[in-house]
Amino acid sequence: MKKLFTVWLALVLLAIPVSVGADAGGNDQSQDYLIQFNGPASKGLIKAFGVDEGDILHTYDHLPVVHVNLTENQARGLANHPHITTVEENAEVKALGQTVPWGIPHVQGTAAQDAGYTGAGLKVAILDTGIDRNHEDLFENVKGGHSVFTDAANRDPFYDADGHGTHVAGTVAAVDNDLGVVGVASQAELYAVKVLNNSGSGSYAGIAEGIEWSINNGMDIINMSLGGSQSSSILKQFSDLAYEEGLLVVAAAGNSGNRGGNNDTVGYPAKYDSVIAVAAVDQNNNRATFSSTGPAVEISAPGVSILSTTPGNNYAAFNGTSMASPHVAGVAAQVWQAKPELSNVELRNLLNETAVNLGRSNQFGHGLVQSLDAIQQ
Ligand SMILES: [Ca+2]
Ligand SMILES: [Ca+2]
Repeated sequence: MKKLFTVWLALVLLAIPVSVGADAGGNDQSQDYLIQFNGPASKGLIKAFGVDEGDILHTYDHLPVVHVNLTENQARGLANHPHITTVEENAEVKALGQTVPWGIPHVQGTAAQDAGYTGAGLKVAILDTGIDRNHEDLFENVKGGHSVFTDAANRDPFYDADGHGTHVAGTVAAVDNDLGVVGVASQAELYAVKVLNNSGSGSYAGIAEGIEWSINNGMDIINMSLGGSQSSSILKQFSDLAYEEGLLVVAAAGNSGNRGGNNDTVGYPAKYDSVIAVAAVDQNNNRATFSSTGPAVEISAPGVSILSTTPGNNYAAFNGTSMASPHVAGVAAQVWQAKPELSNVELRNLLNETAVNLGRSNQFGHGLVQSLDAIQQ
């Protein structure tokens, strides 16, 4: 013990002149460091190197580590001290980084973003269970909304207890930043139109009201990751009206497909001529077995293991044509930004013409939607 103490003092005495010399040389800019002792942390040892009490920022409880402002020479001196195992600069910590879900490059969303097309200025109505507007990866893009419900639990379009709408919104336009995921059209404006309640259920009357709200509020694109098996002449008329008013109307084809893929199972509103019916594929461009089939299938997009935003700053991977439809809505926003002169009908034709043919049209429609190819056509 005595011997160790002597060594320690000797080193301190040796170190101090170095430190002073450095000060005289002008290299006295301090920076914060984390230093770890091989025994109990000692403020006295640190001060012996000429460090002021005020520069000792924090002493940790569970490890003999001290957060401290040091000059470079103080740091060097402490690093050479036998009671100190580590001296490291306090590095800036960044968020864990952003994951790009596989579907985004698969539809050339990433390539189109790199070319400058992020859907900026395009308004996309998400007719769904609402959008958690406080989500860290969405709030910059959520610009408004409306709920068709009047009861206390469901009247807030920015409250999404189900999570479906928040997930769909993230695929269209999660923000391109250092966290979470990124959407296809990372700067498109999202509007939360809550037509499905917190249990994920709604009615054709509510969807019709959501479509009417979208027309009245200047939306460019409507995404409906929803559907039913029963036709409704009122819903058809509202869908047709939106299309006639110049909106692009995109919907999930439905999840009523089977392994054979021969049935006619596309749901409503996707089945209407005025609405683009989107089928789901996996990473290998195989049709998801659940993806509805039939002559109304118009185009395909990723819909298996789709990572996106869920309420409460969470993220999750879901399957469904509900996940495919927002890929098409996002691509449409990118292409429309690039070609604002196109009508909705022209845009729709362009997306269909530039899709990659995947085979049977009853299963894949025109094939896999491609953003950059449409932009460059
Ligand atoms: Ca992000
Ligand atoms: Ca259709």
